[in-house]
Amino acid sequence: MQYNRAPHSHPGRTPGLPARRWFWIVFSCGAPFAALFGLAGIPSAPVALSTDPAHIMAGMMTHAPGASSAAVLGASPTPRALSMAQLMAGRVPTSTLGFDPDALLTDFDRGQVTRLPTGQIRRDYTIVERDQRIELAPGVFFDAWTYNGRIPGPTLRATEGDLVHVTFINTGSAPHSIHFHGIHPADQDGLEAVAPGAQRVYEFTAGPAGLHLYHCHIEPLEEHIDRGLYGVFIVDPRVPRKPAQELVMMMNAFDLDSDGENDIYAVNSVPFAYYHHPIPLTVGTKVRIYLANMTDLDPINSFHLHANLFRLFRTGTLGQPDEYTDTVMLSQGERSVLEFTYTMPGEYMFHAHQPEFSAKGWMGCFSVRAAGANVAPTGACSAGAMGTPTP
Ligand SMILES: [Cu+2]
Repeated sequence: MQYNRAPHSHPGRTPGLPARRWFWIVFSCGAPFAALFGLAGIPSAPVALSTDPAHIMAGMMTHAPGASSAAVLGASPTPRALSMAQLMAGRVPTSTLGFDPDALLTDFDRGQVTRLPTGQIRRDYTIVERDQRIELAPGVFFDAWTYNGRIPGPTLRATEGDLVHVTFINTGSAPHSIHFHGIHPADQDGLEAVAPGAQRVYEFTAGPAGLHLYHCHIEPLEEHIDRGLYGVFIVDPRVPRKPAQELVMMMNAFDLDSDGENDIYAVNSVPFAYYHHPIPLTVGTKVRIYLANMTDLDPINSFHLHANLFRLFRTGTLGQPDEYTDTVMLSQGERSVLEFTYTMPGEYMFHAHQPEFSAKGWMGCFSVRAAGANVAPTGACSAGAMGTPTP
């Protein structure tokens, strides 16, 4: 199926979907969640998002003006009718997708490093904007704009006080820019458009230490962000943080038909990416997640960790944790550093605490193994991580 984005129009938000309530009942009652997920890839699976007639009707009734009449008539499913089974049918091969969601977790771009005569470290980065169609789930396409061929863009990393030198090349069809969060001069703030085929340099001293962002800042801003032009910018403190297994998670979403309602939710863009490939952790090893939210169209997104709590450092700018909790919600542009350690092996789920978001792709699990254990990859999250089915 192919969804071509129409010019943005944002009709009023639709009423709550019956599917949300259905999912929540299953989810919160500890009913056979495993059975629900275990049906991935089976087209006839009785998943809630596409089989509830009232839900499909709601999708038809609220479909955006100008959208494909074929979709409304049912010749192909509307994005609103994308089923959980479709989104969970498997991961698109990296060679087709163009990037590897597993690699995005730990792929830090520290730039090309040189030392200036003053002793300051200079880091040179290159970011290329491209227009490209990406297949987020098998058969589900999205006309994206990307930085360096991936969503989110490369995770730029520097140390406080380094000279950051970014060459931005716009190979796309529309004007774009890069606006960095953090402290820098006004003329490096990324509000000026870089025309198609043009390029420019952004240069500033990295700071303050913390978890920052960058994104395109050209109007209409929501389209430039919705299409994928954003990334994580980590500024490490001069005194390094303590060693940990570090992971980057960008909470994001995709409105496939421009009707003002997100159709897919994820971390690092691919629905159920870390359901299909649980993230391996080790008992006793500290984990540090750089968590950011660039979800548009919904006022908040959230992260919930199962069977554990984390220390929360808002924006990662201060040395002391702000909270000790198991759930955090972030509005668009907000980010936090999360630190935790598992003390027992097993599979532990993590997901948005909004059931609709989980059902549309934003969930996964950690596979926690004993130190030194030689355990083969388990494939998709096991039933045990999803809750024990009740008789
Ligand atoms: Cu842009």
